[in-house]
Amino acid sequence: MAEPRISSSIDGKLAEEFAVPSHVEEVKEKMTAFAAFHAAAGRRVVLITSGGTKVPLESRTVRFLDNFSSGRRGAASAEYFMDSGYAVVFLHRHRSLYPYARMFLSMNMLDALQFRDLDGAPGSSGEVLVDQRVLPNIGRVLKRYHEVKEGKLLLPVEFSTLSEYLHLLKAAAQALSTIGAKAMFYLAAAVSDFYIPASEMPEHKIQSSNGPLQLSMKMVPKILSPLVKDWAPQAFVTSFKLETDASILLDKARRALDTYRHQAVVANVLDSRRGYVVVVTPDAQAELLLSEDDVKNEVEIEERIVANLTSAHDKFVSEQAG
Ligand code: 9Z3
Repeated sequence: MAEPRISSSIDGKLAEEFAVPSHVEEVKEKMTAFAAFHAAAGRRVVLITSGGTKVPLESRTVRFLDNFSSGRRGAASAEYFMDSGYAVVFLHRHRSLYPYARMFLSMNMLDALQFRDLDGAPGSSGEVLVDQRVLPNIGRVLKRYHEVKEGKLLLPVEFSTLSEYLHLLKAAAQALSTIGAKAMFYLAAAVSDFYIPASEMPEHKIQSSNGPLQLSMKMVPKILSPLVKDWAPQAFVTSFKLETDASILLDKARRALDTYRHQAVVANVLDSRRGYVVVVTPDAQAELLLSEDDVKNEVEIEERIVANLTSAHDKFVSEQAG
């Protein structure tokens, strides 16, 4: 009997063990139309995943396991991709950092607003002014935000749980596969390796009166495999590899490339991720490092990562065409 293909067994597992979000078909249609619209205008499209996945421990969820990710890498990268002429599908964790808005989250918005009472009448809505000393660069950022909005360059899609992430990523991959090599995947989300299948999950809140909790979790199927082989076989795919032990990082990144045969792995260590990453490709390894001057000038490493990958994508597209 023929061996079942790994990727098709992942499709089956996805359908059986991970609840399908009710809006997945509607979102897939939107993403397909978005890709077609931008490809027709000569634009490339990148699907960015961003933020951490949540894995529930109970069906009526009180408790869950979370993966660490602020969403900054994904949100900042989205801005640089749009500056480089790409349209962006931004598949992100609900309430994680969002392009442009991310720059103003460290302050209380109310401190930047001043109220002027125009007529003194009780209940008057008066006039609200923005203090640009409290919100530096707000004018420049707002202008770009509205250009992006008018150009319909950004399509936000939200997930919270691992199940939502997996099904929406599959839908996105199939939607973007319609534009072939013009699509890029930039998988920066921090995705759980472990989960509890729906069939083994207790319905109600786990009771502490039953004593210490012992969890047994299954391995999450390696979604990169069907993405690269079946769902979007012509696209340019970049995954991220996160470790806390720098000594195993590059080896793991290279192994991921060998296993999935995609185009690039961005390798980073949790503590140094803002200033140093290595972009590993089948035949090269590029170290991207911010200098002290870069940091002083508020250069972000995402600008360098995006520059590196967009030029690799250029090459990839011309090789496919030629
Ligand atoms: C990353 O490595 C991202 O760079 C970070 C960004 C999550 C570290 P922030 O959102 O951080 O700016 O706070 N993402 C991938 C993490 C991941 O789960 N990778 C898996 C692995 O390393 C599978 S691809 O095994």
